[in-house]
Amino acid sequence: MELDIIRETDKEVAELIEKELKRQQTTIELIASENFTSKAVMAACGSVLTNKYAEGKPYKRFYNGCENVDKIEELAQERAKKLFNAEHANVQPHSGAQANMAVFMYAVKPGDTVMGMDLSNGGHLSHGSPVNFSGLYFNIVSYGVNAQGEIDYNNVRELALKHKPKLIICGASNYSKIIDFKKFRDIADEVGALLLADIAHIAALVATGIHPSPFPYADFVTTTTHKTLRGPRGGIIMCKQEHAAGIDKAVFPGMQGGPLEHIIAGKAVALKEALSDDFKAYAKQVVLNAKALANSLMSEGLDIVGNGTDNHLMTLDLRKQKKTGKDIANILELVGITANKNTVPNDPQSPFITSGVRLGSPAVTTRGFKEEDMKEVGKIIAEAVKLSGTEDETKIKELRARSLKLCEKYPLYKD
Ligand code: DSN
Repeated sequence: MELDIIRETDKEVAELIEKELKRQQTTIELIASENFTSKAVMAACGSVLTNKYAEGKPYKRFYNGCENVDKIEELAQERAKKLFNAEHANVQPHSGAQANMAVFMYAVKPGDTVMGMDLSNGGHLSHGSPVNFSGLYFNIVSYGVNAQGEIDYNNVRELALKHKPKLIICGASNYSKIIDFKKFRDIADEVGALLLADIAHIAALVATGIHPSPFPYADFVTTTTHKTLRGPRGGIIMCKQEHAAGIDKAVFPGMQGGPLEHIIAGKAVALKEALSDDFKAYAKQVVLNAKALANSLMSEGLDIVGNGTDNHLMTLDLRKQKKTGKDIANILELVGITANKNTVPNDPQSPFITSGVRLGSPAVTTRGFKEEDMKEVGKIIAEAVKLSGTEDETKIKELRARSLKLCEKYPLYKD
């Protein structure tokens, strides 16, 4: 229906969207940061709200005609606060990186020392990567993980005592263990630092109590809304009331102009969905599915960083097989599985090649996959790893047929 409307105006774009829909329907999505939103979320994002300017906060805008978007944004704020038990929520950040940027703007000044997890150890670009604003304008001290793929809290404490950061960031883009937010709080208190917990990846697990909450330990909690949380692409900042006015000012006018009220409506719908019992069941299944995939891969003789997972993701360590993440992610694509190459701790390869592949369960869980399906996915991946370098077209076709069979078992966006 929507495609027909687009096609009337723009055939080229309509065709490409149609192809993308087909790609999503016919491949197994294991990118740990992706998901499939409900049609209601997509409809809200594609609504007339895209026409509205609304700089400012609900009921305190710089433009008139905001009576409806005020209520929508307020709903999103209230639902975020309820879901995460937060004192304050700003739902305007366009992305997780911009949410983090706003916290930097409020909490530190250029040149101040900030501690965050190293990108190649599982952190995020905006936690201090030298190629990101965070690394360019701040004095970054990075911590990493030990050989078991776990944060070494003693090392984090030693670094904090030595460098006295003003802000400590915890939370990651590729970390499969439970994060001990209290330990981070204790370290932050010892050195007088503020604490930012970036829960972009584990948001759904935190919202449903499967992963411990960063509240009351963190001063600021940022998240994206499109990963495990299954909403539209965007960000949210939550914080203690004492920081609310400063954070709001950092988002607007500090970082952004007009908020994307259509996306905020999508966030409101997704947050309502996330407050449901169905969502709790989904979040529980996300972890069961990730564990089932990790077990399947390990029983096929493959290595997983940290020997398993406590959340929704894991990293396949291909060093034993002498294969690269780049090659394996590419052969997985050929057999109908989408994932991304990723560094493993102390990776001898560059970030463009890598020795690992990150795998996640949120999107396939939304689709309906259960443990037995994840077992089969693990077997397909193991076969693909063996095949890599052989260019055996027949075997690749066989594996593609097996992945397609799983996709057909769980139709996506069909009705
Ligand atoms: N790019 C995201 C991810 O894949 O984890 C982080 O922003």
